[in-house]
Amino acid sequence: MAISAKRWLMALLVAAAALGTGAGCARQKSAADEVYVKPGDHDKYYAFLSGGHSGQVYVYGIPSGRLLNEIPVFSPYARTGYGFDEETKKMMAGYTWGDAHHPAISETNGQYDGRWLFINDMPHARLARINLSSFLTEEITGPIPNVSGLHTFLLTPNTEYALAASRFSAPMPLGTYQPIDSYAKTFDGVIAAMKIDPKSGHMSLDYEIKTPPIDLDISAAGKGASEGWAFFTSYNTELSYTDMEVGASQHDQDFVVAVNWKAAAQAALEGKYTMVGGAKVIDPAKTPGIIYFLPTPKSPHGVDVTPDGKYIVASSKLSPTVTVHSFDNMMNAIRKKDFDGSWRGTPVVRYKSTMVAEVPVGLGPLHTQFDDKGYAYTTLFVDSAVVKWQLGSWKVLDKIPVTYNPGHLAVVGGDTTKPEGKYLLAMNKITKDRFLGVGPDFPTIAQLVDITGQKMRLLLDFPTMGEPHYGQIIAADKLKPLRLFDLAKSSAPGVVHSEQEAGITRNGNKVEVKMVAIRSHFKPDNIEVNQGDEVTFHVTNTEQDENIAHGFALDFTNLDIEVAPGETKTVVWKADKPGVYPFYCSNFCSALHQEMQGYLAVRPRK
Ligand code: RUQ
Ligand code: CUA
Repeated sequence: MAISAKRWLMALLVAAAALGTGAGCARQKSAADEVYVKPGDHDKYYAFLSGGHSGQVYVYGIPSGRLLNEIPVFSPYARTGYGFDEETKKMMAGYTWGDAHHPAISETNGQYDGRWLFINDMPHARLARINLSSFLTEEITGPIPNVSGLHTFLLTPNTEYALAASRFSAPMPLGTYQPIDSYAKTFDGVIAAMKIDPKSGHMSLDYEIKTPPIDLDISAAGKGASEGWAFFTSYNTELSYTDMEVGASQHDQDFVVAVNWKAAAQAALEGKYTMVGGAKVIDPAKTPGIIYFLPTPKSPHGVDVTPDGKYIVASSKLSPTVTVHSFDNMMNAIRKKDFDGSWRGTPVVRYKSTMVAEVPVGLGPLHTQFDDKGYAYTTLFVDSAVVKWQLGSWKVLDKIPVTYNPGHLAVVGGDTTKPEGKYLLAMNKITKDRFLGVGPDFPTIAQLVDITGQKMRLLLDFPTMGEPHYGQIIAADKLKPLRLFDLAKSSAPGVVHSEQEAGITRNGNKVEVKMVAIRSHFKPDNIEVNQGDEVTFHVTNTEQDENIAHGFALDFTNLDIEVAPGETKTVVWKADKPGVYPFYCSNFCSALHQEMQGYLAVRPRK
C-alpha cells in the first residue's frame, strides 16, 4: 500500500512537471508582466495624445502608460514658461487656449518619419507643428482664412500638404454678415490645402475648395492605390442650422467627400480660382474633377483608409455598420460617369457602385484603425466596445468591452501604409468607476489592448490628461530626441556664450539685460533700472550638461521661464512700480539651487 501510494505520488509529480514544461509554458504572460517596464528600462513606443480643450499634447510611454511629458501648444504652461517668453507669446498671438483634436506625425511614403507632429485647434482654425526632436512647438499658423471650426485635417503621404476642413459652415469671407436663416444660400464649407515646406515644415496656404454648407467632420488621406486623393466625412447634408440633433439626422445617407488634391493643386496653378478672404478658392462646380460625393449611411463620423489604400471605411454614427467603399470602384464609376445626379455642381457617385460592404459592427461606430495582418478595429461608442473585423471577408471576428464609450483608438502605425499591430489604445470618453475619485471632474481613461492573438486582450487602464481625441503611437527608435541645445551653434536673439558677454545696456528708457544662468548663480544678479523702463531679459543657460535646466522667475510679476541647457529665452517687463524685486531660479538644479537668486531694483521716478 505504502509503495503504491508512493508510486501514485511520483506519477502525479511527473505529470505536474510535464504540465510545467508543456502546457504551463504555453500559458500566456499575465497582463501585468506585459505592461511592466522595470525601473531603468524604457518603453518601446511613444503615444502622442491630444489634450482636447486643455490645448496641449501629452506623451505617454507604451506599454507602461507612464505620462512622460506635456507639450504645451495652444495654452500657456508655467512649468516651462511657454506663452510667457516673447517667441512663444508671438506664436500664440494673444489666444490662451485651443481645442486640440487630431495629432498627426509627419510621413514619408505613408509611414511616420518622426520629424514633426501636427495638431489642429478647432475653434481658432489653426494648425500647429511640434518638432519631434526638441518636443517643442515650433509653429502655430494664424487662423486659416474662411475656415470655421477646423475639426479635421490630414497629412498627405509625403507630408506635402495638410488638408484641413470646416466643421461649421459660414459666410465667406469670414467677417461677412448674413442672416442665419439664409444658411442654405449664403453659407459655405471649405477644405483648405496648407502646403508644407519639406525642409522646415513651415505651413502656408496654397488653395481652398468650396463645398456646400455641410459639416465636414473627419478625414483620411488616400495612400498607395489611392495616393493623390483625400476623403472627408460630412453630416448635415440636410443643411440645418438650428435644432441640429434632429435637423441634421434626417437623411438616410450623407456624403464622404472624395477630393483629388493633386488635381486641385494643378487647377490652382492654372489660375482656376477666385480670391476670397485672401485665399485662392476653387469652386468645384466651375472646375470639375476635383471633388465627388460618395453617399454613405447616416451621419458618418470617422473615415479611414486601409493600409494598401484600396478601401475607404466610414463609420456611421446612426447606423450599426461601417461602410466600405472601394477606391477602384470609385475610379471606374467616375470614368463611366456612373452618377446618381449631382448636388450643387458636384457629381454624386452611385452608392451601389462604390460600396463593397456594410460591416455589421455594432452600435455607434466612430473610428477604425488597421493592423499588419489584414484586420480592422472599430470603436463602438454606444456599445462601449472595440470590434475586430477582417478586410476582404468583411466578417466580424471579435469584440472586447471597453470602459466606457470609446471615441478614437490608435494601433501602432494604425493609419499608415505599414501598421505594426501589437497594441491598440482605446481612448474612452467616460471613466465612471475605474479610478480613485478626484472630485466631480473625472480623469479620462485610455485602455491598452493586446491585438497579437485571435482574441483581443485588455492589458492596462491609465488616466489621460485633458480630453484625448485622437492619438498616434510610434516605435521609440524612430525618434531621436535632442539631449541639449548646442550653445556654440546658437544664434538666438540676445544669446551670450560666456559670462564675459553678460551685461546690461541702456538705450533711452529701454534696458537690455543679457543674462547667464549657470549652477548656481545668475550673471548679472543685481540690476538697477528706473521706473518706467522697459526691461528686456535674454536669459541663456550656458550649461552644456544634460538635464540641467534653470528657471528665471521675477517675484510679484507674471514672469517665469525655464531655460534648457544651451537655450536662450527672452522676456520683456515694464518696470511700472518702484521697489525691490527678488528673482530666483524656479527649477531645482543643484545643491545650491536655493542660492540661485538676485535682485532687480526699480528707482522711483523723480
Ligand atoms: S472626433 S470621437 Cu474630434 Cu476625432 Cu471622433
Ligand atoms: Cu538653477 Cu535652480
